[in-house]
Amino acid sequence: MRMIGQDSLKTRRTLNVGGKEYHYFSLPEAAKQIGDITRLPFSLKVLLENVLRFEDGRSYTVDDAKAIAEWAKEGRSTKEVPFRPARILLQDFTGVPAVVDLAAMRDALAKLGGDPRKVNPLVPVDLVIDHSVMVDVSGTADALKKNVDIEFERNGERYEFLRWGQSGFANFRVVPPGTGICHQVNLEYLAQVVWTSQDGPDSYAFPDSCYGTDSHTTMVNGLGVLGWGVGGIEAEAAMLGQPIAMLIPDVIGFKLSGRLKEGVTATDLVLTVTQMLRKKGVVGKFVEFYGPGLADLPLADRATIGNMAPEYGATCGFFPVDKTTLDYLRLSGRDEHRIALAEAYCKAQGMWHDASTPDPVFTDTLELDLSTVEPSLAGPKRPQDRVALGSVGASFSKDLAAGVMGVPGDKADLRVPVEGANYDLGHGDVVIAAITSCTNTSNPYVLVAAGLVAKKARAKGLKPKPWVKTSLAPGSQVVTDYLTKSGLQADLDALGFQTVGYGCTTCIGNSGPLADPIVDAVENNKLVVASVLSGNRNFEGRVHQNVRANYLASPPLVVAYALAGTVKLNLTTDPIGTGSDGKPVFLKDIWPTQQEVNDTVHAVLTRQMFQTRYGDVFKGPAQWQAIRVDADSDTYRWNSGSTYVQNPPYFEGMTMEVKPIASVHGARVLAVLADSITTDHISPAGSIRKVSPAGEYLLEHQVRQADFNSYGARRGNHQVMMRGTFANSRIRNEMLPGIEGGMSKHYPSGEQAPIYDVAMKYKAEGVPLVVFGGKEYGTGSSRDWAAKGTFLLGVKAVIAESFERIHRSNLVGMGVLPLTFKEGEDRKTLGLKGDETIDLLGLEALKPRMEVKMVITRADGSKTETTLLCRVDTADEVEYYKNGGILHYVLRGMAKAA
Ligand code: MIC
Ligand code: SF4
Repeated sequence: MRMIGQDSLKTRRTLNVGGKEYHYFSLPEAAKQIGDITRLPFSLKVLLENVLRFEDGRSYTVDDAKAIAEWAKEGRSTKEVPFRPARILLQDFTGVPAVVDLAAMRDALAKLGGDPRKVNPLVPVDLVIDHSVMVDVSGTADALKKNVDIEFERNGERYEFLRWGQSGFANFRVVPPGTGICHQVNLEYLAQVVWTSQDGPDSYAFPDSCYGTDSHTTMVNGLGVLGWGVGGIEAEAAMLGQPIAMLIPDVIGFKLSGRLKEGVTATDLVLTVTQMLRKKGVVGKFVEFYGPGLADLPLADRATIGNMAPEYGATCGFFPVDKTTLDYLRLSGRDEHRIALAEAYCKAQGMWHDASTPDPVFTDTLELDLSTVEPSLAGPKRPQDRVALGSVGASFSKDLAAGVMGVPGDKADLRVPVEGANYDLGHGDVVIAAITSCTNTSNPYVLVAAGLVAKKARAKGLKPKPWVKTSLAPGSQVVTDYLTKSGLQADLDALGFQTVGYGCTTCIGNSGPLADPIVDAVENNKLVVASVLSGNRNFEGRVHQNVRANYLASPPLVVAYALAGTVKLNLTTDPIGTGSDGKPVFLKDIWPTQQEVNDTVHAVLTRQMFQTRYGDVFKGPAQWQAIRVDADSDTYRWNSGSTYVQNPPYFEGMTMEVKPIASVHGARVLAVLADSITTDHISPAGSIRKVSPAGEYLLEHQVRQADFNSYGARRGNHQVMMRGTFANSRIRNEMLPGIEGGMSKHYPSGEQAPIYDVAMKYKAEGVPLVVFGGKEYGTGSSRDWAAKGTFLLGVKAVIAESFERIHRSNLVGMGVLPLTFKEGEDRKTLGLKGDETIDLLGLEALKPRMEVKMVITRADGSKTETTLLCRVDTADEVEYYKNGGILHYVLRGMAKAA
């Protein structure tokens, strides 16, 4: 398949860089024909180049290019354009199910009469194994080795499967476990800013861009690489060459001015940006940063801000390419020729930013003076709930008293003894302090700051409180190199922050176990204990099931809270502990100056470190190399005995016939849910409880509880995942007031049972289901299991006040209808209790964003009629839905082409 279009506008030009010629599709040339684009946001220029390059008069047209140019007139558009990224990034939690789907598609295509080998990525795909490592062992010198050993033992079947994928698919590379977090590996190594490809004898240069099956793919926008998270199914479609249509998005300009104050970190900045943008409402929009503040903002800080786009709700948070970008490419060991190409290309295309660049036109703007940012945490359960450092204690106590953390705070000062220990435990005590997560471990400034806090605390004789589980999980091995070289790793080690693994760990809920006596004290007394982590997310039930209050903070504050041992103190005024001289020590006594941080980073971080570490990045540890690969088969030999990898049922009985869409009659309600239901609520990724449908399934299949692993690691097995859908221990179904956990009621029997059991009962009766939700339904990750699980439970539609971008498109991609209430109506105004039956009418003539009639029949037989907005947004999405989902659509297309 040719990757270049027909160039109707004749914009193909040649660029000579260091004696090598590259073709490219010139934006300035296009502008002569489609209108001025000088002040188009940089992010939209990437979309425009994509149209020029693939323009074929069918999927990509000259009108699409014109529509993007038109955008600059009003700063908005109602038109759709297609987009195909340069490459795809996967991690293992989403990557295993994606490869499972591809393997299942090979089987299905063979059955439809096609050639299974056609199911093959057409663009480069990189899968980084980072999400699986757990903090089983911490606070010891051998923690890393032990955790890696356990990781390989637990995940052998999955890793074997991925190695089959590595040898079975073209364009598919796997970065082995123990290397780092996918986004950091992308930032430090995979991303190129300007990508190149060979089409016949010709070399083409074009902007690097990527889709990732992880929501934080947005980190790479800090490097001027446009990218965002999509569900696995969408990524699979993109891999197979399917352009994804999108409305030309609104672009919100975020103006930065000034400089951060002394003592304020990039984490404080990103938590402030997140709070501001959530308040503004940027779901489905691009954010682009501009203004004089860019000049002084290190690339690491840009990456941190880009990373948290899913937390502020935007599709991405883009920074244009400038001198800082090139300096980072050089520091991180990229090839000099590529750096020269990036500069020449961006300059030729009007994609280069410097002080003389005019501000782009934006849909809307907001502004932040960096000098106003203050030290901050965010919590106790949402990343956008920023709390100033000085107010954390007071805000925790207020939330506790208000019952915000699920437990009434009538005994706020309760302290209980811990068996076998010489301390007691109370509300607000920090039991987990974790330096973790892509957001922060990609930023040497905040990691060095953490090391310096550890160094100063150590010098004063401070130690973490004994009830705190401390850990450090760098997002790449380079972190270890610079921390070791600076001597700061030794200080971190002395405080219990030994390296536990290179991966997501606590941030994804792989926090590992807490000591049994602590768990007993928490469970028996309903204690609201806390975690402080440098992570992206603190959604309910995510970090650890016994920890209800979870605060996001910078790595140096994580160290500080480990020393304090509680979130109830005011660290700006209360002493953090007592020094070995018996005197109180305050946070300001152990906090480094920005100069100290900068000097250390600049003294220790070198280009050579990156080049050495990434020199053989695909090799992996001995355990990885030892995995046996069954490479001689085009289709995967499924092992029916595996509890990790199973052939999924999506394509069972599939034929070439596309059935007409039918309306939904007599659906029952599976759940009525509140606002901000996250994908962690819908499809938890962390530990699997023994007493749960998934736990029971595993026990029945001879898996001991110790080997349950996590839901995330079991995503290659739909049997586990269906049972885990809505199984978050903190989810509350309003059909059962006062009850926490994934329960539902079957009607008309009125029986109460886990959601999976109720869904299966309805399935046996042939009754379709719906789910009701509130605002921002599906907040959080790109995990398409939140949609796959919903589909496999028999849910035909999710009806909410609003949807987050990725989950909405995942639902459509699985053939589940996302519908929104009309303005002024919601589950409460409609009085929904869960015992009603629901009809959804008029679906036969489905059109993007049409109105759908809903008839609610109540238990007493009375009826209410209203209309809903259908959030199938584009014409392509209607096609996906008609076909029963995006993968069916793509497969039928492939079989037809055979
Ligand atoms: C997350 O941060 O929530 C995750 C775990 O990285 C997810 C992906 C997943 O569920 O595998 C994400 O960000 O998309
Ligand atoms: Fe991993 Fe956390 Fe980053 Fe997600 S946000 S990729 S879980 S470190």
